[in-house]
Parts: sequence; C-alpha cells; structure tokens
Amino acid sequence: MTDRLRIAVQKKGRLADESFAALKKCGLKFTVRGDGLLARVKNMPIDLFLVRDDDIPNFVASGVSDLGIVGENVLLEEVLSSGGRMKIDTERRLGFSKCRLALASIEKGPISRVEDLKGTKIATSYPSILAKYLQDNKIDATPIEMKGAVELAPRIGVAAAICDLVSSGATLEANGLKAFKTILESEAVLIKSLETLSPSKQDTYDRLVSRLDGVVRSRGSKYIMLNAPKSQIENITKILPGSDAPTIIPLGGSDDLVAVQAVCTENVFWETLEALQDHGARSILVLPIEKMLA
Ligand code: PRT
Ligand code: ZN
Repeated sequence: MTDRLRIAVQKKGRLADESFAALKKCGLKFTVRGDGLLARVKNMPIDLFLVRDDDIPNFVASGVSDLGIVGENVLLEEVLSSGGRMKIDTERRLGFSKCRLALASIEKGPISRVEDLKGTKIATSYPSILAKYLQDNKIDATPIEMKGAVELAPRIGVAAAICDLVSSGATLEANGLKAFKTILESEAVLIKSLETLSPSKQDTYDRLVSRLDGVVRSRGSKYIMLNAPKSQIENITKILPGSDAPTIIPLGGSDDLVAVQAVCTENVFWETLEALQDHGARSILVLPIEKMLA
C-alpha cells in the first residue's frame, strides 16, 4: 500500500553495505535478494527501493521515493546537472562513505596547482560539479566526462588532469597521480522529497530519523570507566575526548579514589588512555556503545 514509507538505497556498491547496516541498526528487518528492485521491511511500514546511486536523487525529487540515502557527490552532481530544477531536502549527514572529490595530475608533472589548469582538459565523472568549480574560480579549462577509469586519462593522453573521488589515495598513487586540491568533502546523506508525508508516513519517518540520529551519534562513541584520585578529576575530565559531564561515584573503602564513567563522542586513542594513566587513572575500561537515544 502507498502508506509505506519508501526509501531509495544503492543496490550494490560502496554505499550499499553501509546503508543497509545503518538501517539494520535502526531495527529494520529486511532481506536483500538477488536482482529484486524492492525489499520490504518486515517490522515497520517501510519499503526499500534498490537502485543505482545515480538514480536516487531523481527517485526522491520525483516523489517515487519519500527518502533516499546517497553520497553528497552524486546528489550535488544530479542537482547541478538538472540546472537547479531538481528540488530535494537534505535531512541528515550520516557519517559514512566519506570521501573527497579532488583535482589531481601526474606526480612531478607540469600541473601541481589550480592555476596550472588554464587551457587544459580535465577528465571526470562529475562534469557539473567541476564546471561550477571552474566557473566560480574563473579557471579556463574544459571538463571531459568519463563514466569510469578516470584515473587512466592522463596516461592515455585524454586529459592533463582529473577530478575524481579519493578515499585512501591508493588509486591515485598506483597511477602515478597526485591530488593538489579538494573541491568537495562528501559523505552519505539522508535526502527527502518536498512532498508532504501522510500522517502515518510522517510517524514512521519521525521514528526512523530519531533512531538514525542515535546510530550516527553512537558511531565512534565509547563508554569509558576508570578509577581515579579525587584530586585529579578536573584534569581527567579535560582529557576525556568529547565528553561533557562524567558520572562520578564514590568507591567503597576508599576516601581518596572515585569511579569515573563517561560517554566519549570522539575516538579514544591509546595516547588518551596513557594520558589518563599519567594522571593517576587505573582500571581503565573502554566499551563500545551500541545504541543511543536522546
Ligand atoms: O552501480 P552504481 O552506480 O550504484 O555505483 P557506482 O559505481 O557509481 O558507485 P560506487 O559504489 O563505486 O560508490 C558509491 C559512492 O560511494 C560514491 O558516490 C561515493 O559517495 C562513495 N565513495 C566513498 C566512493 C569512494 N569512497 C571511492 N573511493 N566512491 C568511489 N570511490 C572510488 C574512486 O572513484 C576511485 O576510483 O575509489 C577509487 C579511489 O579510492 P582510493 O581508496 O584508492 O583513494
Ligand atoms: Zn553510480
């Protein structure tokens, strides 16, 4: 029935697994099968449309889907290439599939700065984003659209530079290329159609988004427990990454030691634990957080 909330997600690829994982962490139960276009969520009135990522913005803009999960790079490219006609709300940044769209050229070649691009051809799968960047920065260069294998363009003489997604940088390096300018930092976002949701869909949407917020917040968050001398509490609180008000509990049989417990919203590195130890913290435990609800 039409009252099921419809979400467009990538069927297969770099975005798909993490999109499915995020939805599953929100408690949605579903199975993705072979080449089906639809996955029905069993325990909530939600249907997932399984499509190519490039189709997601259009599915949402046209109202075929109420929501979508897509990379900002694809969203911006589709919106720009529609000449601004495509209208979509971006509801949330989801914190996964992070990458950057960067300009790169042959390492130790003649192009190592944006100014060197004048009069060149630049191969990219993101011609609209690149054209806008060139226009905004008054650079006279020509985007050459390639659907794939962009990193091969300089070697085969198709273009002097490329504008492509980078995450670890290994692909650039393997092709003798070096990034010299990031033009977009991207991550997965939740997008929404401008159409008003029916009250029952709105209710499903509100529950889903509140859970998604919890999933995003708990990602990378840790629960820290430790014992510490009372006199060091102020120093210890300063060291705990991204935590505001730790819980402090007296320890039975000790006037001097207290137990400190805190949610840390940033990564807890070994260096942090060592600094805590230097301030007298002992029995330090770092635990993963599975869910968080405000
Ligand atoms: O079939 P469909 O059209 O759905 O998928 P697709 O082939 O267009 O996209 P896919 O699955 O490759 O990527 C989906 C989304 O994942 C992208 O739109 C980005 O938002 C995000 N993402 C995150 C990435 C990367 N990281 C990434 N590294 N997408 C692509 N890459 C490629 C990049 O193009 C380059 O070829 O990986 C290579 C670089 O990686 P490193 O680690 O070597 O730097
Ligand atoms: Zn794609």
